[in-house]
Amino acid sequence: MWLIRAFEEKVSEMYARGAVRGLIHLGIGQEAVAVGACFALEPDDLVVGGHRSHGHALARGADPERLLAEIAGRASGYCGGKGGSMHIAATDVGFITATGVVGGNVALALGASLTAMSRGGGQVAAVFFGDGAAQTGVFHECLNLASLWRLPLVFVCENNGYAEFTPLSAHTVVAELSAHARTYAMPTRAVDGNDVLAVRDGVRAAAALAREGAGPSFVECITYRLRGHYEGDPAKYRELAELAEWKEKDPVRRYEAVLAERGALGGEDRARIERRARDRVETAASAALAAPFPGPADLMTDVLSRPAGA
Ligand SMILES: Cc1ncc(C[n+]2csc(CCOP(=O)(O)OP(=O)(O)O)c2C)c(N)n1
Repeated sequence: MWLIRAFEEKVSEMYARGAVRGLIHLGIGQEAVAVGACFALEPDDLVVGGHRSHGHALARGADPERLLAEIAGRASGYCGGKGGSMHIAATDVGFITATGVVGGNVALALGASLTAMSRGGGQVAAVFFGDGAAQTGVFHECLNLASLWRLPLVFVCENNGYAEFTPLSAHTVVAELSAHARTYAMPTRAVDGNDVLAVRDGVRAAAALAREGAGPSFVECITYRLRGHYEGDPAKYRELAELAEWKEKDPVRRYEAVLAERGALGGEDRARIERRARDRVETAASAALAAPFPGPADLMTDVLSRPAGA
């Protein structure tokens, strides 16, 4: 969780000084969902993310340097610098893709779970998506098909209470998103998304069912993003008191407190872990920013269509 926190704070700093362009969505405050869920999955499982997925890729084990290079549009990035922040694919660690099409990523994961089922062998797919995505038509089609075909798919809903600038209460009357899964006869549970162990347990149980051939499950993780929707968003649509309340529930601090209570983490350990994460990110950033941008010769590579006559 510290690696993700340090990484995203670095991305924020790089964005502020123009070293990173485009739209950047940070998941600061949501690290426990990424880490808890990925901890419960196996290395060969197939994970799909969305527009706020730096943390998901890192939690799968993505290399911070290649990830930062991708976000900064460099040729050494995971997708040769052509994907950017919202379209990360770190296939070497089973983070098969992410997309900025809200809800569209759920359908990609459905396809991945169909592949997993046809391969046999207990592989599972998992998808991260938000409360906004849960209002799209494609999301409901995917719940239906996954349940009908008993696909090995874990729906990990990151309910952070907002879709862009719109609070949940203004975009749905269904306050409890797990209710959608019950409609489609799917096991479902809501967990404290700022408690890394609760997320791990929820996703572990869901993945176990999928591996046994019992079909998909839905895990709703109740969380909050501590930053705006995108970097630069003044976030005037929410009360400062609400933000302050959630800062108290910071998932990184909370797990540190749990470990300290068990006598497993002293003040020095805490500082060392944070420092190690920040050092690793600094090294990654220096290397990423020293790498070249893709050149004109890369324009027609990695595309499915070819110019006529080529
Ligand atoms: C199909 C589609 N419609 C609209 C958008 C614009 N958009 C980008 S993020 C977002 C909100 C997504 O909210 P949620 O799914 O809750 O995820 P969060 O941003 O909270 O992580 C929207 C509507 C989009 N990217 N794709």
